[in-house]
Amino acid sequence: MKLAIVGVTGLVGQEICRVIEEFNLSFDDLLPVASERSIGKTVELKGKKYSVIGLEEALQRKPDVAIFSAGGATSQEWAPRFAEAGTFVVDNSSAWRMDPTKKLVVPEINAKDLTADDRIIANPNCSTIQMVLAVSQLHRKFNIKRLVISTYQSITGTGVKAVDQYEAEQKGKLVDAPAYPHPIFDNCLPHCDVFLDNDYTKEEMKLVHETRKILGDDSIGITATAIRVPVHGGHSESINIEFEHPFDIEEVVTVLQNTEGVVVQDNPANGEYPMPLMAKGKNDVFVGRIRRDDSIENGLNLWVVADNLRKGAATNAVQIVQHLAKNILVAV
Ligand code: 2RA
Repeated sequence: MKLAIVGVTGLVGQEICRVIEEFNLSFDDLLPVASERSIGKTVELKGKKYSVIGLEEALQRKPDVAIFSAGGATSQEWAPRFAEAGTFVVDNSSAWRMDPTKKLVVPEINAKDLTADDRIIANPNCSTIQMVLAVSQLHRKFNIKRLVISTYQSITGTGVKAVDQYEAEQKGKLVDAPAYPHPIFDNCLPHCDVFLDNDYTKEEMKLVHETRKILGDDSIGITATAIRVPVHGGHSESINIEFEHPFDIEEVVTVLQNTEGVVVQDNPANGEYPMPLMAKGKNDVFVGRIRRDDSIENGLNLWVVADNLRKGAATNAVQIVQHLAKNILVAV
C-alpha cells in the first residue's frame, strides 16, 4: 500500500505518524505531504526517512490511500482529485462529513458499511467520535430518545497556536496572534469554534448532526454545550441520556464493557474514573461515573474521556485505513 499523509507536520499529522508506528501499519511507500514551506523537510517513520512533498507531486504519485488532516479548504479542493485518480481518501476535516454521498465512519460502529466505491471517507469530529462510540451499543439495546451533552475540550483540539497561547500565558506573557479571544490559562471559554445564527456553535451542531448520521437515527433529540478548557490530554464529556426502554445499571455496565474501543473506569469511591491526563496518548474511549438520572424516566449519566488527537482523530483514521487494507484494497 502506498500511503500519503496530507498535513503531516500538524498536531494530528504528527499523531498519525505515532499511531502508524504503534500499530505497525504496513505500507510499501509513504508520501508525507505538507504546504510549500515544509517541502524538503524529512519525516522518519518505522526507521526510514521520507522527504516531505507537495500535493501536486503526491497526486502524480497516485497513493492507494491518503489521510488528510490539512483543513477543510484543502480537502474540498484536493480530496476529489485524489479520489478521481483512484486513491481512497480518509479526511479528518468537516468538509465531507454531512455530504449525503459520503460515509462518516467510526470503525467499531460502521466500517463494515464501506465499499470500494467509497473513495472519500469522512472521519467524524473528535468530540463526536468519543461520544457516539460510548453510546452506540446502549442505543442498540435501549434506544436513545434524547442526549444532553456538555464537553470540556482540550486546547490541542484547536491546534499549535492554542498550545502556544496557553504556554505563553502560563509564563505571564502574551502571544502576537492568540488562538482565542480571551486568555485560556486558568480560564474556561464557553464555546468551541464560531457561533451560528441559532446561538449554538459549529462544534455543538457537529455533535447533533454527526451523531444522528453515524447512528442512522434522525429521531434522537440532541443538545450540546462545548466548552474549551486549559487541558492538553483530551476531551471530557458529561452525557445525559434518556432511553425509550428501561434498563438496569448492571446491564448498562455490561454493554459498555462489551463495546469495542471502550474501557469502563468506574469506581469513584476509590478515585477510579476517566481523566484527560490519564487518557493522553491512549487509543480507547474511557467511561465512568455511570449512574441513573432519577429526574427523568429511563435516565442515565455518563462521563466520557478520550485523547482527541488519538481516537478523536489519528487513531480513528488509521483504524479506517487498517479496515481498507484488510477488506477492500485487497479486492481492488
Ligand atoms: C476542537 N473538535 O476541539 C474541534 C476540532 N478539532 O477544536
